[in-house]
Amino acid sequence: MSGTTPAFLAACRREKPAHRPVWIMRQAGRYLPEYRALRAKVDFAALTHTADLAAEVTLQPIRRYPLDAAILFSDIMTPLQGMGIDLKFEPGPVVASPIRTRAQIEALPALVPERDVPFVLETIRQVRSGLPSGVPLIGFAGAPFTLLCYLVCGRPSKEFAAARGFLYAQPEDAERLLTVLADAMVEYLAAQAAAGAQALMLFESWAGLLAPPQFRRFALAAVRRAAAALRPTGVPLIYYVNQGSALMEEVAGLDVDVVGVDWRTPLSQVRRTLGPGKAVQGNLDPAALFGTPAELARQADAVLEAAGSAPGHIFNLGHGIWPDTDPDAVARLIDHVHERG
Ligand code: 1CP
Repeated sequence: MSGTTPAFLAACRREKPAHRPVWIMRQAGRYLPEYRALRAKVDFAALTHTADLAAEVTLQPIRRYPLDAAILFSDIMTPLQGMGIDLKFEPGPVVASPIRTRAQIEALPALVPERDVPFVLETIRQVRSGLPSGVPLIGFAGAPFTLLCYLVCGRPSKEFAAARGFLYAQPEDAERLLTVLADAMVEYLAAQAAAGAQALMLFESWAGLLAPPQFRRFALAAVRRAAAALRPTGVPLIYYVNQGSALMEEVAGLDVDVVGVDWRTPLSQVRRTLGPGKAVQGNLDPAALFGTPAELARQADAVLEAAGSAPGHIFNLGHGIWPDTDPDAVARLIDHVHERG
């Protein structure tokens, strides 16, 4: 079957793909001149709330490069806007009234995707009809703890001190908020799969703030709840854990198909810890795209070497591509991975 299964989906399922699949976190975005041209005319909120435009942006990198997957163009905060949370992108999310009390948590409504974020589902339907059959579409959501970081602090931060403090000061409230967010993201992701998303990814961008006990009690418990509820969709589940070197033993027990990792840990070590039952995704340092062509090729080879030859590796960056990256370097990287992988 692997001859007909798209390489990305085969790798998610740890089958032998026809070639090493590659996609790039934040592949639709500010490093692309065609994205900047559109953004000069339309603000980010309008881009994410207008299906025609979000579908166009999702497809931009697919037209330019031989990528093995597309990812829905949206933001992790978009479904929270759909739940009535007042926020702006400046460019990172800024929440008008940060969530700190039990009353605020209990007042959060359930998410009904068809009612609250219909434009996301319409974007998915449009993208699917525009994508070649060998290029699956990834749907995504923020992992509950990462969403909590923005909701409690109210804005981007390096340390998210208020969010981390909340876990110690109001642990039961934190657990309740994480449960509410997990259930909302389950509704959101299940609706994305029903609309045509062929894999579902949870972004745990701020996992690295937590020591293993707090990661286990708060972040991982919420992801476990979400992953169990999403199993019936039948699509592969991907959990991206940023700065998760110290957390991989905890993640090993989670029932997901793919674990995405940042560049700080070699994939050989990650695969030893996770065992043969999980595929891995990553993990080139996005800064390697600023190296000479020869250096970029060497660094990509090092990732391929560390990933090894067992099935179940999806080549990607270890975190999102930077806006000042040269689009030609991305083209060279993708070609190199396809030739060598
Ligand atoms: O001005 C602009 O154009 C807005 C910049 C921007 C973009 C292009 C934001 C605001 N979000 C996005 C798109 C986006 N966000 C995508 C789709 C693009 C793609 O992958 O091809 C995705 C998957 C996200 C997810 C996202 N948003 C994450 C998780 C991934 C990660 O990078 O860790 C996070 C943490 C956010 C929050 C967010 N939204 C926007 C910004 C600038 C940020 C980061 C803020 C911070 O540093 O805390």
